[in-house]
Amino acid sequence: MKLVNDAARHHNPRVIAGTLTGFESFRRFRTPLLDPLRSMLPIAVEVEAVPARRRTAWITALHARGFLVDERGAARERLRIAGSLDRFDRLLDLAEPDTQRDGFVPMLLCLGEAVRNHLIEAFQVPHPRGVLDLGRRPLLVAVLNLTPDSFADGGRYLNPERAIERAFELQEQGADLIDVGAESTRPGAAPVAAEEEIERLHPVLRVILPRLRVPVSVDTMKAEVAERFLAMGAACVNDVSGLECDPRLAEVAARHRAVLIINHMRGTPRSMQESPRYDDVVADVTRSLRERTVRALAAGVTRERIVVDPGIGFGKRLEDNLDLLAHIEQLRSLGYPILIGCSRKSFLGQLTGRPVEERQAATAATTALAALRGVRLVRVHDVRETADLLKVLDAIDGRRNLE
Ligand code: HH2
Repeated sequence: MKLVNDAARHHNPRVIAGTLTGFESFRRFRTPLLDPLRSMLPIAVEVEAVPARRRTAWITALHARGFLVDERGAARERLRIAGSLDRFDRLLDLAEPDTQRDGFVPMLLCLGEAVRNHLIEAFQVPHPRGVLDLGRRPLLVAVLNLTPDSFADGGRYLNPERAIERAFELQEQGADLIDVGAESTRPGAAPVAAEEEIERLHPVLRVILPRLRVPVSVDTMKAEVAERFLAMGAACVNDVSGLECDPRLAEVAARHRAVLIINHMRGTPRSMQESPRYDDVVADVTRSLRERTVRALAAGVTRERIVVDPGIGFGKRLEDNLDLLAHIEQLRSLGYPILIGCSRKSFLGQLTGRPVEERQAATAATTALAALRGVRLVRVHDVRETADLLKVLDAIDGRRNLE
């Protein structure tokens, strides 16, 4: 008996179109020839809070339509539904008269929307001074803190002249957006009054807002501070409290047609690290961000101006931060561009044993991972290094479309 396959000597078979489990890589194929393959891609979606009295009927209906269904959670209240992309695309055709009752159709609508959102590749985010083009390469959001106590750059840019110089330097290094803050949100930080925040920001923003080429974001939780600097030309408000601290903030952002970054945080910076606990951190953060985006929309912020952020380090343990990063692509089902800020944060110190000023490589690992998983904005202190990282990733990634 011949043990060696003769063909193996002559041929070098390669799987060139990814594997069926490699859904992310499959999505990149755009040629008409390969497009039909997309319809075969397996995809899994989880539906939360399925009422017990409807569960059996829904599972039967989904099975009959060719989906695999798993029950999850202590009370089996979550359904994990798997099928081909093609099936999810045609979900509503599958809603036949026998399933019109029981909330089945609204559930299908939700499912279809989540899948469609997940597949969004690019966003155009309008702001008062132009448009943020969030395509293949993530945008680089540079951190500039005018505080005495920020964990990474506290005290360095308290002098307005140094801060102004730094803003231009960040622009030259490749920042796409400069996020200027005057209140530290590091765990345990003391709150700063609105007047004090304005006093720190004003001498710097007054100079840079009319002169910078790139747009500026104001990192504040207060409507009064946002109002003041949006009126002077800032393009974006970055609210780390995710509309928890000052409910008027969304309305102010809406009136100025500004971009609103909604960050997830539990509690306040002072209290957030006091024994945080989540049942399922990815599901909890996604649910909470969804609620906050609904609040923003109700206040008049338009859909295309919202950015969401899971709030790495904001009321999260090491394992929560890692879980969020490991499953970051799940947030894509919300349908908004995702921003992450891992730069030099303490969980990277926990993992590497390095002090704040030596966490650039650890930060770079999170940036690369995020970029490859569809995160559209990365907030960092080390702009020059991150710009290089993104350039190289983009060049390599671009080759994948040439196969
Ligand atoms: N992290 C910090 C501050 N603002 N905003 C968003 N959207 N996401 C983040 O992860 C985020 C943020 C904390 O970093 P830093 O500004 O360097 O420190 P401090 O809060 O001490 O000023």
